[in-house]
Amino acid sequence: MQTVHDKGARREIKVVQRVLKVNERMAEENRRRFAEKGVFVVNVMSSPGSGKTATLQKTLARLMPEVRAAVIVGDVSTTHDADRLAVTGAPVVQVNTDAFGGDCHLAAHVIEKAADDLDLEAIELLIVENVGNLVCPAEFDIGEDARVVVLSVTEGEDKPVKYPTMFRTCDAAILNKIDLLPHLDYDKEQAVAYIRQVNPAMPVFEISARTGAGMDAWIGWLREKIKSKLKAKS
Ligand SMILES: Nc1nc2c(ncn2[C@@H]2O[C@H](COP(=O)(O)OP(=O)(O)OP(=O)(O)O)[C@@H](O)[C@H]2O)c(=O)[nH]1
Ligand SMILES: [Mg+2]
Repeated sequence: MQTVHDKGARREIKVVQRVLKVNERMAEENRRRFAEKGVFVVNVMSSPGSGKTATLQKTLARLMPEVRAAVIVGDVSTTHDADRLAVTGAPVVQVNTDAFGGDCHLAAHVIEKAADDLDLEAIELLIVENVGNLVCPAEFDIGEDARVVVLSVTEGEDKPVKYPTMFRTCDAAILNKIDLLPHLDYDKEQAVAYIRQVNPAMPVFEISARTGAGMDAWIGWLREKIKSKLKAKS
């Protein structure tokens, strides 16, 4: 139960609402800018360690060079993910949120600044690897065309119902690390049922970013999405 006890708490709620309103406006500006340049933007989110970077390494290896792609990657600290993703040959901009308070998400204005470091004319796909967190990134529109949540089989089946905003606002879910299933007591059908409970129409791609299993369906979905944006532009 949520009860507002004092003026301080009311003020805090108002401030949060104002931050989200400002973010919404900035996200719309980003969306206009990306549309003008014909860039499809996908926002990839998950809890820490679900395999966003590993999935994106495999995804970029499959799509490039026909699809010209770039990445913005958000972490509180380090350039580990940028280093891993740069190996694919894609231009990568690393954002460290430590520099502005250690935010647990990438906000629209951060994406706007990071995109300044990319040649948007030269790409048709911009992948954003958000900060590992199932709560905050779900609240912040960054001007993306599609939102994807990565969930791994080592996290337990119930994450979709525990963090419903993330799963409700995403267009697709990737169930990663299926190579580990033989070693776990993981009920995959239950996990998919929980996803469907929150978002009945959401496609779920079962993959292993380690072995590459199941990547075809995910890559096919992403290719279709990129194509439809390019078509809309021409
Ligand atoms: N067995 C197995 N391990 C995986 C798979 N995908 C990722 N991993 C491992 O899981 C760990 C975390 O993977 P990352 O790709 O760094 O996860 P992430 O979501 O990008 O993590 P953060 O950016 O820190 O939130 C690494 O040790 C990966 O090698 C997979 O499909 N199978
Ligand atoms: Mg990562």
